[in-house]
Amino acid sequence: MTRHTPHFIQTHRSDSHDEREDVVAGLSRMPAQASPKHFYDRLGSHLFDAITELPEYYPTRTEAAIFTAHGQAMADEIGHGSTFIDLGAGNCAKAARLLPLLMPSRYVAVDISADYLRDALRKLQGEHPALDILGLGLDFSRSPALPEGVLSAADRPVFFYPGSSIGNFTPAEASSFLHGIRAQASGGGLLIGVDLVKPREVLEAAYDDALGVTAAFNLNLLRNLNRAAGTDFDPRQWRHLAFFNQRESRIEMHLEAREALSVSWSTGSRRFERGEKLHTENSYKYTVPSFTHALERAGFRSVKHWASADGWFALFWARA
Ligand code: AVI
Repeated sequence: MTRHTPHFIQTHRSDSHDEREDVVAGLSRMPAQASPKHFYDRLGSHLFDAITELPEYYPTRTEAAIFTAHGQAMADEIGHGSTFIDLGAGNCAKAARLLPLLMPSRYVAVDISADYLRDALRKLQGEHPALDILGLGLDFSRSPALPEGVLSAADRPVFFYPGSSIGNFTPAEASSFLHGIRAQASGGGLLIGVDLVKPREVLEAAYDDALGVTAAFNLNLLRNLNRAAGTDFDPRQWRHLAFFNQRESRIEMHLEAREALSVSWSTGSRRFERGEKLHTENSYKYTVPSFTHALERAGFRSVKHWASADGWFALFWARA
């Protein structure tokens, strides 16, 4: 048996000047906006992990239950010997559960957080010594294009995008993301987790839990903006807000000013009136027909899905 060691390519280096400009541009808008990518420093990643353990946050455990019930059926559809490309792999836990069923010939794990990924891949390689593993430290949120040379004609690419992360894109961004994946997945396909529309009370509780973990996750973004852009936000002056916008079919998260205040940075400042909001995240909820349609519009075919018994979450498999 050939014993492999994980290879690693790091392409993402954030440019701190561009980052500052982006933050300031968002703060200067009416209403103010910040990119949800600023949730995820080390503390933010831990807070997100804690969210996934909350009784109110159903997506993670519902998706896991679908894998348990239907993992074998998914593997039967997908087939063995693929190149399995895990987008936003994180600690690689979701893929690790599927590897014994899918038996891919290569595993390509992609994540913006390169150090976290490197550690996870070392551990995974220990458990799968014969698997050819490649780690890619890159930010694929703007474009899902893999660096040239990662895929060859010998690969049958199967992209994996679980956790309903697609919900954090606008419909236009989701559409270009799906087109981008389809263009690279010839002969393979996409396995993707999608959160579905459900009663408002269930949705709103999932994003405004009783312990206030999601509130802390949202407020932590202010500390990250201070670090990234030199702003002087005081989280104590802000309140977490989450509600379902039915017309747009999305949960919106905002931070609302508890009092009139002003935020400064090296080249300017912005005043917020009491009750004025900073929009921090959208989490779109689909229906089975609306997401099937989105996949088909992006050029995928033979779309299949496995939904949870309560109809709250679904995994879709679409051939490219
Ligand atoms: C990462 N993403 C799919 C989560 C979601 O449900 O939209 C982020 C999140 N925001 C608040 N809670 C969880």
